[in-house]
Amino acid sequence: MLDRRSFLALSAATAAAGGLAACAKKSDTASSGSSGSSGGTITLGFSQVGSESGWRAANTQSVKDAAKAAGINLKFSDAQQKQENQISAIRNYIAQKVDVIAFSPVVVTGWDAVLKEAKAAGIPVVLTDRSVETSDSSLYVTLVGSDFEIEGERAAHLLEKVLADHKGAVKIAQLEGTTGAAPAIERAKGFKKVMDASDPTWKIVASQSGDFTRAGGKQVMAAFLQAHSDINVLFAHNDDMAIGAIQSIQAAGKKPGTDIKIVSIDGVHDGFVAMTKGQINAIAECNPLLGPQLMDIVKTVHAGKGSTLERWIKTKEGDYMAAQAAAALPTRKY
Ligand code: GYE
Repeated sequence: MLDRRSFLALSAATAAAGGLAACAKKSDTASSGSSGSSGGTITLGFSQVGSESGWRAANTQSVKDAAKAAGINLKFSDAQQKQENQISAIRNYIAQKVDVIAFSPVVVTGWDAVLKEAKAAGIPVVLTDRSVETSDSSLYVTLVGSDFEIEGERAAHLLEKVLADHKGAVKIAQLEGTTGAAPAIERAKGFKKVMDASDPTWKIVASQSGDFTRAGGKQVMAAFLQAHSDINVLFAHNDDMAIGAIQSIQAAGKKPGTDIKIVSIDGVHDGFVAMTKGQINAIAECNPLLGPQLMDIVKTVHAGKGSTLERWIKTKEGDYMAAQAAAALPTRKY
């Protein structure tokens, strides 16, 4: 695996190469496959998961801004968290003969057929944010995104800090992300791994999907509180579900961050605001600003140099306790 500095150096070099290729005639970039774009501009078809969270809004903005800055012609579609919409968006991009397809797969399974269609059409595919499960590694060039299992582990370590002075049983409610999505599967796995190893008194007493949305978090947390009045910790797979859950915790007459300790993942603006109010105790950051890296990758792939890229280009992120939130808030970029 390249370290970040080497990757950045490689990106700079390949971005320059991509820039040259973009100015060259189409026949000079034959290894990138067929192309519907003209005038040397790279056309990128991007299928976004949806608009489910603050993270997603920041990610979409980053992709659009970076495409503009890189002079890449972006075709963008929002799949509203539905796999069938993503599959038809990808089929449309194939029919339009875009140069490169990128997408953030809503769930991990069920992509082989459409990815084979892209391969047969000679259109390279780049995954962003979320991974897929496939037996054929030639179906995509690379994945740019976070290590969600590590994020789950980081969230559990943050909870250890939050509970440093806590005595007695730890009854955890878990709000899971979209069922079958890589971040939901892997964050749960990483959290449980640390939990099982570190403290036998921690128990997950309720766990269900809130689909990464505020409405989902609010609704599922209300049901959790009815069934388990003794919950004293919430682990939410993203900030938006934690923010929704805070409303249900207050409606149940409890104080979020105090009666029920809350740890979540993402680090969006509203998550930081909730930390400054002491309602969320800690957040493991997940960086959505993938646009610039994605555009470098697209240029590299279009220049026929996709094989020089790592299979998984990971993002860098930090951990925050509530006490750090007020100082960090003004410099947050999303
Ligand atoms: O954490 C969540 C979003 O895939 C990392 O999706 C992403 C997750 C993010 O809806 O807020």
